[in-house]
Amino acid sequence: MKFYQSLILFLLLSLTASAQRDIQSLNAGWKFFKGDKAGAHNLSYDDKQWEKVNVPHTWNAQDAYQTKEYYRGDAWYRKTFLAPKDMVGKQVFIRFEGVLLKAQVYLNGQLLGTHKGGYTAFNFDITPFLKSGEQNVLAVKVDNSPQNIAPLSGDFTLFGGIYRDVWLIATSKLHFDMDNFGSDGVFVQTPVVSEQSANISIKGSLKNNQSKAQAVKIAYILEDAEGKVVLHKEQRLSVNKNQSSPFQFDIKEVKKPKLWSPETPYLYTLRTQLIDAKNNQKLDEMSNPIGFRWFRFDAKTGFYLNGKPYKLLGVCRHQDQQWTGSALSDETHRRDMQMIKDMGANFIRIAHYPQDKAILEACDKLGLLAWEEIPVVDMVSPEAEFFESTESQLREMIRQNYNHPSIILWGYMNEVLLGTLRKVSEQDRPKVFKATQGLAQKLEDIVRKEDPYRLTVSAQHEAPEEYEKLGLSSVSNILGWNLYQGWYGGDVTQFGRFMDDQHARYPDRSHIISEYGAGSDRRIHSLNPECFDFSIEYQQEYNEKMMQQILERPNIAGSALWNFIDFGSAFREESMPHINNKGIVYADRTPKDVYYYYKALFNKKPVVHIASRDWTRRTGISENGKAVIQPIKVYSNLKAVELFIDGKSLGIKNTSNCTAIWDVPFSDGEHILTAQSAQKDTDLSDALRISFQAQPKYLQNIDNHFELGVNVGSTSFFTDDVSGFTWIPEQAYQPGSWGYIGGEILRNTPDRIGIQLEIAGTHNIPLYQTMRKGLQEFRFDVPKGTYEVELHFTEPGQKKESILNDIGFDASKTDERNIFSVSLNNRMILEDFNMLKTYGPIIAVHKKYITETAQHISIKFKPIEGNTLLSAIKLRKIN
Ligand code: GCB
Ligand code: CA
Repeated sequence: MKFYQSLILFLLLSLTASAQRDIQSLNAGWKFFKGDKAGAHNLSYDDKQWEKVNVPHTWNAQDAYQTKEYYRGDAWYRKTFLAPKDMVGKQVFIRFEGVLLKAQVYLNGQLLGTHKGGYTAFNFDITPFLKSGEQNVLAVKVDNSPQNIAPLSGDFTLFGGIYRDVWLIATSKLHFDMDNFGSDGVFVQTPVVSEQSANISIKGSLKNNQSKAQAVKIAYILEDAEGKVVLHKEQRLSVNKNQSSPFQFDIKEVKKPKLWSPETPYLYTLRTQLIDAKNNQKLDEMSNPIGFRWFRFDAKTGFYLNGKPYKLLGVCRHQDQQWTGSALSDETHRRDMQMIKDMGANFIRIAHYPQDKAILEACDKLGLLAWEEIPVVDMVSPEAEFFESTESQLREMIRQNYNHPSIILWGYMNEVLLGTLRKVSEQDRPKVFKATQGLAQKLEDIVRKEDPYRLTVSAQHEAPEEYEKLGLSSVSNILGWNLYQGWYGGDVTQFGRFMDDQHARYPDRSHIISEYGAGSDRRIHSLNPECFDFSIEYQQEYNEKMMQQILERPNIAGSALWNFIDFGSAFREESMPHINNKGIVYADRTPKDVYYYYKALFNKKPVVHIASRDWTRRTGISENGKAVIQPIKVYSNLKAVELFIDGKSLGIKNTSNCTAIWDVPFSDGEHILTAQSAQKDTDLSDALRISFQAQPKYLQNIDNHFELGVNVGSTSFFTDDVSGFTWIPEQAYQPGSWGYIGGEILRNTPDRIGIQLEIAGTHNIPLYQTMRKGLQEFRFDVPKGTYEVELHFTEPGQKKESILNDIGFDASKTDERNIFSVSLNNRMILEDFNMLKTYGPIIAVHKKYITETAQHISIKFKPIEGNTLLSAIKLRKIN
């Protein structure tokens, strides 16, 4: 051991015994009251009746998944805690990692301060009010009501509460500054990196809470991933009494640094130690990950990492999980990050707001390049309060997360004209436009000053002229595009043309696809997938086609699909109301098929996945007892895969775009599908059990087990996830068989099948959302017997006013009520059927009739006012 190495070792050992930061959570044992309570901040307030909760906590974990009227208002939290005696002589802070949306914090009846913004951390110095060795009472008034704090709006639920960790932190009287936008007070960057050498630049400030000046040393110790000390530097400073003083230091000689990248996320650790110069006592220490990497964007050829071309490919991630809301444990966050990494992503857009610190920690360690942003979504407010809190959210985000090597982009606006154009009156618009321009420039300037080493980005929706007109597209360094061709309208192939047009117009701009996505519902499957049917298969097709267009274009620097998870958006009324189901994993994090598509595409590790995983109860129409042919898709990055049904080979297929499709013959009963690598170097396989029900095409010979459910007005199969019963898509009537006569599929817009409204009184909402309008008859050519006939309807009701952000849905175009009559084999069963009057709109109405017939079942519909309608029909033979 060389002399200086032993010296360092000695120093390190001698320091470990000295004063450390004392950090402990304050998560357990809170009291909670939903609503305001006068005097609840007082020390002596009696909270015995309040609910006992632990933090992380949100009060919207249930209601926001059940109603758009989820509670947005005041609530109180109180916690009594014993401050350890040894905190005397220390500086003590309380740290909240996240409280949405506004927090007023009291200790022992004294107001410590107010924090605005639901996604960034904040600290208060509680030393003056703390009673060491005694019980202290912390009281926090939290408010998530709509107010002048970003986000003003957005397609996500604003879960109220103290929903991240709370910490009690005791430091020496002389410490790294805790009063700097919730940061650590130490800022580390690697301004110059190459394969030969790297510089580290450290800056920050020290806070001296003593009434005497003091001489200190700051030691900078760089350790490699194995903990070996690579460098040890020291700096001497003197700190004035009762004051904070800045420090700065540059390390210039890191030779041949091991580089950080998504493939090898090599991290060094930099320990920044504050040491009493007189007695060598360690007063404080911060340790930060160092990842040596450099990057740039090229408008024509995309992104470069460490000098090499590198396509950014990944996901956007929201932070909730159904029935838990935003109050997630760190393990939950880490699980998501691991899944994103395992999928092979190298990029994450942390949308639309800063997230738990576990997220960026995972980005550093797992190797995920990150875009982080503040929640300026849909629109801005010209009010000073909005500007101030937005600027401070931006400063907080940057200063709190500055030290993460994974971050490459800071974002500050998302679709900021979407809400402006839809919600702000024409009269107020010029003012809001001006405020938007002003704010964009202001935020851009702040980032440039705060962090010259990262780039800025903002995301626009598909209205380029509007942003262009206001000059908003050229404020940030990189332009993000949230594009939904093939979902909210148009065809998915329009995406590529749109981007080509943008590149032709603005050849010097760097573009990222900041969002693209399609919703899906595990209960909905289709052999003819179409836009907005929420089928699992449309989501597959859409993603396959989008990704190809993205990969074909080197000038698209990267993409982040929308969204990693099915997330809470309380006001949404799609197939799963209150959920935005564009996730590539379900809310419970079970992967959807597309997750495996990306995994196959992004990974070198072999993947074989039989797609339409959820579709295990299949139904099909069999002609004269013949097997029913249905396609089965396998996602794989192997060259060739072989598919088997019940051990019988269906042949080897080459994959293209990581997919291969077989026509599979299904007969009635249980089957096992096996997909097997056809390569010698791996024997990877996947299997899926499918229970198949073959329905006869012609009904003359049906037996007493016959039961046929039809999803009328839809091209999709729908499985009731409670009973397991599958409804099959409608078909036109053919003699001897069954089907509708007349009418058309109800469409919300030409591109969107069905209506997007929350139908009350049923869990089978998509069954009712799709319907046939104007039909004259539904007929089954069944033999003599006793039958149960079941009809399902809903009255779509009045045209709903378009609400902000429901870019996915406006309500039914039906302005009038619908009145019609229904007869069953010429017997009137529903006369002057007026659902609006009898039941009200948007509620599931179903009727069962028992009938005997000598030959067929014919249900006839006759309009009286508006249109005839039918959502689903079921026929069952009793005997
Ligand atoms: C967007 C928004 C995002 C929405 C998404 C959607 O463009 O930025 O917040 O959730 O579209 O699903 O409509
Ligand atoms: Ca239907």
